[in-house]
Amino acid sequence: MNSEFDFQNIVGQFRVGGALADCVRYGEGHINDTFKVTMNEGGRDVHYILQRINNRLFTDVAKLMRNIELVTDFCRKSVLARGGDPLRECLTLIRTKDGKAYCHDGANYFRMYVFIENATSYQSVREPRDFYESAVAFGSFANLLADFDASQLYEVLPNFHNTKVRYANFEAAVQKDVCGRAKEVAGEIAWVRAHGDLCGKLVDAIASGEIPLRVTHNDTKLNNVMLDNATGKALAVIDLDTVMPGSLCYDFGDSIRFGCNSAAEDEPDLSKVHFVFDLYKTYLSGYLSAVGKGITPREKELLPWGAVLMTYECGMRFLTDYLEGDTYFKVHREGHNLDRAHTQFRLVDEMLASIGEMEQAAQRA
Ligand code: ADP
Ligand code: GN1
Ligand code: MG
Repeated sequence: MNSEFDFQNIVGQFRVGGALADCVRYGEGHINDTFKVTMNEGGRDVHYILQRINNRLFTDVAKLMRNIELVTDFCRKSVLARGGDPLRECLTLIRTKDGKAYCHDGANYFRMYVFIENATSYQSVREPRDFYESAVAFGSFANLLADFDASQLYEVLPNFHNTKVRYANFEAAVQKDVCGRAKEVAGEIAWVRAHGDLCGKLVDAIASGEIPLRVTHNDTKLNNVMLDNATGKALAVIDLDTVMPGSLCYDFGDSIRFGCNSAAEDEPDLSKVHFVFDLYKTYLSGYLSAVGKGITPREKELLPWGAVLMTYECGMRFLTDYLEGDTYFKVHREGHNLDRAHTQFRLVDEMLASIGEMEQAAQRA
C-alpha cells in the first residue's frame, strides 16, 4: 500500500463501496500522479484509477474537470448510441459523495475513474497492428468531437501547441539560465535555433484560416489509448486533460512522434533511436480510415509537418525544462529531460530527411 497520501480518507470521499484493500502507483505519465486502487467489495476486488491532479499546471481544477465531465458525457452517449459498453470504451468518472467530479483534501485535488480491465496502454509499438488500432482510436475521437460544441470548453492550457510561443519560452529559459546549464547544452541550443523557421508552419496556417481550428485531444501518445487484451482492438482514448481547440495535424503528429520511434522517448543510446517510416504509413492509413471525410486537403498535406512540428516542439520543451531545472516533466534520473530532448532532435533530423516521401505517402493514402 502506498503511503504518500491519506488514501483512506481520499477514497472515502468518493462513491465507491467496500474497504480500501490496496493503492499503488500506476502508469508512466509525466504530469499527474496516478494510482491503482483496489476496493474489496463483499469479498470481490474492484479496481479504480485515482489521480492526483497536477494543480501547479492545471490551476483551475474546477474548469478542467468541467471539460472532462462534458467530454466523457458526450463520449458515453455516443458509445451507447452505437451499442457499445461505455464502461470500457470511454473514461467514466466516479463522483464524490456530494456529487462532484473531484475532491480536495486541503492541499491536493484527486479524481477517480472506473478502471478499464483487461486492457493495456502500451509504452511502445509491439507490432504494427497495435499502432494501426491506436490510429483508429484517435481518428474516431476526432471524428466524434467534430459534433461537439467547442464553445462549452475552457482552454485549459492556452497556446499548448503554439510552437512560436514554445520557442519564445525556450529563448527566455536560455537567457535566464537559472541552473547555469546553458553552456553545457550549447550544441542543443544551436540546433533548436537552426530549426527555428519551422515554428510558424502550422500556427500560421491556422491563423490565416488555411486549416481549421477544431476540438482535439492534444496529447495523442500511444500510452493514452487503451487496447483490449483479448481482441487487440482499440477500446478507449484516455488522458483528457488537454482536450482543447487545436489542429488535426497536432494530434496526428504527436502520435507519430511517440509511436514511430524505434526506441523509448527517453532512450539514452541515440544509436537505437530511428524514425520508423513503415509505422508512419501504418498510422496514416488507420487515422485516415477513421477521421472521416471532414479532413480538408490542406490538412492532409500538412499531416507530415504535424509530425515534424510536434517532435521539434516536444524536444524544445524537454530542453527548456532541463534549462529551468526539471520543474515540469517528472524526471527519474540525472539528465533525464536532456536524454528526452536528444531523442526528439534525432527523430526530427530523420523525419526531415524523408519529408518528401512522408508527403507523398499522405497524398496517396
Ligand atoms: P498522465 O496525464 O500523467 O499521463 P494518464 O491519465 O495518461 O496520466 O494515466 C497514466 C496511466 O494510467 C495511463 O497510461 C494508463 O496506463 C493508466 N490509466 C489511466 N486511466 C485508466 C483507466 N481508466 N483504466 C485503466 N488504466 C488507466
Ligand atoms: C506529457 O501527461 P503525459 O505524460 O501523457 C505532456 C505532453 C507531452 C508528453 C511527452 C499536459 O504527457 O504534452 O507531449 O508528456 N502533457 C502535458 O511525453 O504537458
Ligand atoms: Mg498520459
